[in-house]
Amino acid sequence: MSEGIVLKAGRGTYIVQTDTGRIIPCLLRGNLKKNLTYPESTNRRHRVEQAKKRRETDPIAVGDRVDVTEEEGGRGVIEVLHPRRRSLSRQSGNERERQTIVANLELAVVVFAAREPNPDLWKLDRFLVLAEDAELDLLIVLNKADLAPPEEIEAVAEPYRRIGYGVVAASARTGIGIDELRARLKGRISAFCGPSGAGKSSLLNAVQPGLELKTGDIGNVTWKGRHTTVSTELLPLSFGGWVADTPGLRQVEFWDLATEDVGFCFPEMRPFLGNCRFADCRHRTEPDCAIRAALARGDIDQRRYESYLEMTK
Ligand SMILES: Nc1nc2c(ncn2[C@@H]2O[C@H](COP(=O)(O)OP(=O)(O)OP(=O)(O)O)[C@@H](O)[C@H]2O)c(=O)[nH]1
Ligand SMILES: [Zn+2]
Repeated sequence: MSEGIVLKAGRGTYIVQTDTGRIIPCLLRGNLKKNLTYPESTNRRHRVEQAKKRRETDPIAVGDRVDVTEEEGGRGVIEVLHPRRRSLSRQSGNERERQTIVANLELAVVVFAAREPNPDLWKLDRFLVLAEDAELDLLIVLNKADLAPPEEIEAVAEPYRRIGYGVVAASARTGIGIDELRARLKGRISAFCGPSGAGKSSLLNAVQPGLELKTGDIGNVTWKGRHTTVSTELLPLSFGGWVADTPGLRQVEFWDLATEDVGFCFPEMRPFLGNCRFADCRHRTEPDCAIRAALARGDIDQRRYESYLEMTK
């Protein structure tokens, strides 16, 4: 038996990459298969039963760790599904089912251009908040570093570094920062997101030539991936690690986070939350607000605070 990771999943067939680097098409062993149901089931009664059981539409997701036995003809059978450390999931069409988009996704790489176009920091903050809400680790990449002087990039990066975020200045064109990016991607599952034109595809191609992201007009989605039906695929990196190509997650535009949760998605606010006089403080004009006190002391950046206000309007 060998251990591996699921790169692709669909209709009872899975592509597994073993830890020794072999790529094997696999089926499921019967005892795992009994949980396998298809979301497109046309039988209404069957669909209702599925919904009642609240089970997942497929027991195995892209990113899952599995044990496989290899059979003749280069095929394999998935025998064991390892417990997930995390999972990014969405409600499927039937609102009581949850479907895992990517299991064990760890890192969101948020890509913005340093120039052309100039970074829209309000938009950047929104990406960060949504990734925080999904409990992902975060890396900010300021791409097109060849177009901006280092001081300008540093001025953008500094407030984010103070919060504790990693920021890499990179250029897909000149290769600046690409080694550092590789080091951050190594050994784990990452997803790239950011506005159109920031250079996500170019960066991935610089990280590993030939690594292709699917493109497509997916429309607006959330980190939870609602409104998208495009399936995810893991692209293996030659130096170890995977990039989750989840086209629907590449451009997060849709806003779908409860106002009271937004504060927790600003890491610099977390230490002060719960210290305001009013439990339901909105950190605007209320007296004895711990967030505004932190702002006055300079512990919270004014512009980030304004982003918070904007998101909780
Ligand atoms: N000067 C410069 N241009 C870059 C760099 N990286 C990407 N570009 C250019 O920026 C444009 C957008 O790059 P893409 O890689 O297509 O951007 P993307 O983020 O994948 O865009 P979408 O596929 O629309 O989401 C292209 O014209 C690239 O040639 C860079 O480091 N420096
Ligand atoms: Zn407050």
